[in-house]
Amino acid sequence: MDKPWYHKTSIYQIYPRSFHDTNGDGIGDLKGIIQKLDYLHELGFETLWISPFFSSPQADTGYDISSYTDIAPEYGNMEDALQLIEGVHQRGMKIVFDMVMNHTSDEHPWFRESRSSQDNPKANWYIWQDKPNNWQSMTGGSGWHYAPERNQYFWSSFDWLNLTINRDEVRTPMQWDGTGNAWFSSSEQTWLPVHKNHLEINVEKANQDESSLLNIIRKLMKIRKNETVLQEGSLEVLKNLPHGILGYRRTWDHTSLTILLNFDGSEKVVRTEFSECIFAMSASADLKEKAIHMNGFGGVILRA
Ligand SMILES: [Ca+2]
Repeated sequence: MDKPWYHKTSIYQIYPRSFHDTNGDGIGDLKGIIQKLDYLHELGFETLWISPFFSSPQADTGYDISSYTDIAPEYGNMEDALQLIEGVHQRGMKIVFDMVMNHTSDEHPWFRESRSSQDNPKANWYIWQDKPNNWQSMTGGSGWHYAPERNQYFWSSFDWLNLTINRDEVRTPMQWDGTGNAWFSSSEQTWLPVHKNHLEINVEKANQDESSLLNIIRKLMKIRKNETVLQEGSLEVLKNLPHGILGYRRTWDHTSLTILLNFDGSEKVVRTEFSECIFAMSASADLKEKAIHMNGFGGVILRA
């Protein structure tokens, strides 16, 4: 069975605003992604997933889109986008744009029209009610907002993030090295502050450390590329494992690999049949005893 590419590809997601700034305005941009394409390709990923970089008032940091066919100027222009696509394809990779088309910014022309009156042609393109109910937005608080033009309330699942940005160790700028602004930007003022742990935690340091998560990912990507079973195989979740262990078996064309992951902080022992351990992280496999010893948060890939 040949699955479509998007069922079996490996994906690296990029939040453009935090990835790499090339013009010194403190905001990551499309040219920044282009500059890092060799790095991304060398990591072994096959597809890049780019979080929204379309026109937006940036109330929800780019997910509130005012035009799906324009690019927010702080990220670049159409020429940059075309260069990015070309650069990705030149390296034999694929690119996916994150199009969140089930919602728009309140500045999108469709919403402006919908909001203008109860009998305009797009009146029902959004969710409107005469009175708010108890629905909460994903970001907390009521998701209903009053619009005097219609004397009605409209629904917003992802509410305006005019909350105080504190928005956020997940989206802080990428830490490329231990210099001033982690080599993310030449600007003193980055859109979110660079985390102070960039002196210790950064790509340059992780590259030099064999046991870093970055190098573990590199190894896993190589194994994945060489083992069709990890791309095409069926998946069976294993039962009766010690508490805290997630285990599953991938099978394809007479090949079978078992993956065991310790989500617990304490050491665990799993007894199972296997012929070879092809990957171990904080774990060891005893073929004679048919036993896998896993330290806290360790993992293994075993050949049947
Ligand atoms: Ca920039």
